[in-house]
Amino acid sequence: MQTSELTREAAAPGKRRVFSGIQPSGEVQLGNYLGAIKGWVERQEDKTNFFCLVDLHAITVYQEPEELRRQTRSLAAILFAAGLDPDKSTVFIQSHVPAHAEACWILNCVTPMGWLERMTQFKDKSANQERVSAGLLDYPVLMAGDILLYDTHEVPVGEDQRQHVELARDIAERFNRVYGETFVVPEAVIAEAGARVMGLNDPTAKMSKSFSHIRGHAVGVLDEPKEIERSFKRAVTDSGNEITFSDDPERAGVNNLLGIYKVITGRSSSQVEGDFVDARGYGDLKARVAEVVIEELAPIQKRYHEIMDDVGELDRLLARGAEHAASVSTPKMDEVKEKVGFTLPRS
Ligand code: ATP
Ligand code: LTN
Repeated sequence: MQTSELTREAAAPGKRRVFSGIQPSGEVQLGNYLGAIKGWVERQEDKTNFFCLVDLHAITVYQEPEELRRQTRSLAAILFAAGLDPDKSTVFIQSHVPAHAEACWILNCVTPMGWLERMTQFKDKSANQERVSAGLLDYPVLMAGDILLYDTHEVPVGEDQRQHVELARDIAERFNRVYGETFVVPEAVIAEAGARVMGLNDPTAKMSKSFSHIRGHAVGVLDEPKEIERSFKRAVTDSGNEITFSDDPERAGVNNLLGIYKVITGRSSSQVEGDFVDARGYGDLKARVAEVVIEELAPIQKRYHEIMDDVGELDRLLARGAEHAASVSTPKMDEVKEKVGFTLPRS
């Protein structure tokens, strides 16, 4: 498809525009898949979709350079293997499109520091760290730029990103007030099931890529079946034997396992509880949850390896994605520059 045609398509009236991002900052874990990627794949029809591998965000905490490069490619392969279709979704790497860093700078200048210091993710990630980069504080402004550059309506994310999307809304509204109507004010789309998958070793903390190296914490999307079984077998539960959904923090482990089963099978809460009335204790529950997870991930893993066998094609898809993303965000950036009073270079 020609770029101009793609640009028109992106601006198609009536089509909802979707933008989301994921960091190439570690091995993709089950929470990323269930809270974000699975929903992106299922909802990609009839919308204009942009999915961004946010490497600029990833380096807000140090990443070993070779590992970052490897993980970026691997993440792209996982996204395509999970079912993102390059003809329906623009998948691209953030640093390939300079408008993202540029938007961040301009939006920085309308964002009060206090808004950033209040972000819970910043407080969590900076706690107990000797040195905190300015990038970590600025992280949500870069994210706001990502979203606003594409006139995004919907931002499908896990629960942990709700506050950042709210901030993007506040920044858009403030910019529009100061410089005139420029940005669409986006909305977070957070699925009820899967929005917060908890760590298997500690069901009170969200499963996170950055803790993938901690034994028993996460299930990797690329983990072997045996490893997945082992991770679930070790999952922390309680000393009871009741297999029902519950808000009781004491029973968070069982609740998490049932939640994982629910989002994968697409069954209702009462159907899920019904599925386990005959279960012989938590051991049985863990084995059955592991089984549905293994089944869900098997075809993705198979496609992943096929894609990684031809990285040339993968790189071509990413280049095509970046070209399309730039064809939408560069004119938007020009509009922003114009609004704030910059002179545009003559072409
Ligand atoms: P990091 O540990 O590096 O912060 P992360 O595992 O939190 O990484 P991100 O790349 O920050 O992953 O997030 C990608 C998407 O996955 C986001 O939409 C985020 O909300 C979602 N997500 C991350 N962890 C979970 C989880 N445990 N449950 C549900 N969704 C999640
Ligand atoms: N901060 C997000 C990743 C991200 C993102 C975005 C998500 C960066 N830019 C734009 C949605 C829209 C996270 O998942 N940790």
